[in-house]
Amino acid sequence: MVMTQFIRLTPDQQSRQGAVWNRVPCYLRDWEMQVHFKIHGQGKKNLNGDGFALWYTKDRMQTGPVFGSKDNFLGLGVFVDTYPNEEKQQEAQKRRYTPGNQRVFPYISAMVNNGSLSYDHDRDGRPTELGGCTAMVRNLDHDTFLVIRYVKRRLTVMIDIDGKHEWRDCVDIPGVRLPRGYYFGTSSVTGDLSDNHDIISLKLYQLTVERTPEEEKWDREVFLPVVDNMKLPGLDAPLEPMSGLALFLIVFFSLVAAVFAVVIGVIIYNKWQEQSRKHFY
Ligand SMILES: [Ca+2]
Repeated sequence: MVMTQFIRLTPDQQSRQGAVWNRVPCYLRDWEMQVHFKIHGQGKKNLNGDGFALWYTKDRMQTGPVFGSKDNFLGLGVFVDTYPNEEKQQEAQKRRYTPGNQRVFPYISAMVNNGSLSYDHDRDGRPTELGGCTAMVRNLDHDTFLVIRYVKRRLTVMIDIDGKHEWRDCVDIPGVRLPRGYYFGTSSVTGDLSDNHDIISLKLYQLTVERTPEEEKWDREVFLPVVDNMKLPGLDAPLEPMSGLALFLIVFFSLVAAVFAVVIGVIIYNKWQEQSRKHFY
């Protein structure tokens, strides 16, 4: 719902979803995305959902199960998750929640995917979380902001949600390699529980950063999202076009070798026949 002052991704009603995507791919190397948002609804604490996601991904406008957008995405997802699915599930199964392991909701987390990972909604993305923080962002009278900064492959997420106009660290991960030419977007979904998920503004800034020749060498262009020192499954599997090429080369050289063998065989055979003929006469 596009209003004059904001875009409502979902209203405070069950089973709704919405998204906004950029039409133009982003080719910036270093950037910052500032998000002014508002989450509000009738639901009491932990009886609201599900939150919203910010995206920098290869595909745009593809609906799916991850906050209303497609799973097994390529790129970056930052999730503002307002409903603790895992905790509620464990409560329902009368299992005790392990202390120290608990994430207090609403919870913001970041995930980088090369297309091979699936977002585990029942566990609020815990298995694929790169980092995160608690952020009490619902039903506030003051403005709430989030910033995603990507400078020299360092991904940081900061929040300004206390009305003090101060950025607070939430996520900080070095060595995040994201390809250029992906799309920015934001999406949200409601299920049994709901909230108004409003985007008041999305502002993208290009950041000018100096790089030493050393850094320039290290900072190579990538074609799949990668996080250094972290194994994203599926990366060691040979890529499809590579295995196709390998197969072609094997078949090609086998054929060449076979033709060679036949030719040499024929020459030897002829020579041998010639010799035996000489012997005969
Ligand atoms: Ca959740």
